[in-house]
Amino acid sequence: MQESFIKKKYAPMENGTGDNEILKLAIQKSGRLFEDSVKILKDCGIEIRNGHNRLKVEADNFPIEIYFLRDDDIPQYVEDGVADAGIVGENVLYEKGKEVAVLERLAFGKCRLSIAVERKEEYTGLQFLHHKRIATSYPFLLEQFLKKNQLDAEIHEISGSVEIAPGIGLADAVCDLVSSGSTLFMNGLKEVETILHSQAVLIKNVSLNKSKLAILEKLIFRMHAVQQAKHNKYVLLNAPNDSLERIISLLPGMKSPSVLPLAEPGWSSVHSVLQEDEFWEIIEKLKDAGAEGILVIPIEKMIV
Ligand code: PRT
Ligand code: ZN
Repeated sequence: MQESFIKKKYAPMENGTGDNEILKLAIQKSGRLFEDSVKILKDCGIEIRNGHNRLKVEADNFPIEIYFLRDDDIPQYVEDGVADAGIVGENVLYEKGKEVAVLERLAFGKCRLSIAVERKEEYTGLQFLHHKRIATSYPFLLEQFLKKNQLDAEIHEISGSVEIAPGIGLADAVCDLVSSGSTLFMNGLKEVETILHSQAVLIKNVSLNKSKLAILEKLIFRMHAVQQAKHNKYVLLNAPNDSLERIISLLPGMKSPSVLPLAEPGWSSVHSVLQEDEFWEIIEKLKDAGAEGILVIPIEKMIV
């Protein structure tokens, strides 16, 4: 029983390399990236039991072991090879400056690293920051920004609650992560410069063996299918046959749209795939061209 269970888990075909290799993937233990990191794995068909109180957990149906870590530690662990790959925000990755390879941008955990000053200040441009004190948890990225702009400012490194620094007289400005902007607003600050646009990325150790790379490729293949699906919609519509030519010319589809006759003579059903960003514009044109009964359906996975 135990043996067949193990065989099923690590069946040679699982990683396509015929061995029992397993990929160690580090994700945030808890915090803003945790849920989306687990979700993307789940969407890829990888089942992991919730590991809130555990350091690591193996997937039931994919040769992967998930390590739950603080996000700040992930670049180091991946560089050292303690983990083979990881999911972490670009802000942390570039601040830490570790030698790892970025494989994919994952489109969640989006935020920006920005400089903010007190709302009452009249911000006249970058020169405002010259010889000022700036509080931040991102001293490396801030220093690079200041150097690039030939600004001489004093960096005050603090580990949390950066936004209160101007209010208590510790600094003239802050350099911190912003998403909605409400934290800055509530602390009487305004965003004046953006240093970095950040999102979660998949990173890997730079010298993985072939077997681990094969598993990683499988994972990325699945991630692409999930992401493609998110950006596309499946569209079904009915159209009179004399409008078909015009309607087909409006629909890009994966190859070309499928056209099926309806029971009602002179009418057809057209099926196609539309990208999210061009969706509304095309739907309007389809209606103008005579399309009726338009159905739009989310796609779960899409392999192109
Ligand atoms: O315990 P651990 O070290 O793992 O977690 P953490 O507390 O260091 O990080 P966590 O969970 O807060 O954030 C993890 C990652 O989420 C960050 O490294 C970013 O990549 C990403 N992320 C996305 C954000 C935000 N958005 C964000 N808004 N991280 C932090 N914030 C904070 C910001 O620091 C500020 O205090 O939210 C506040 C601003 O938010 P708004 O919406 O008011 O602008
Ligand atoms: Zn952290």
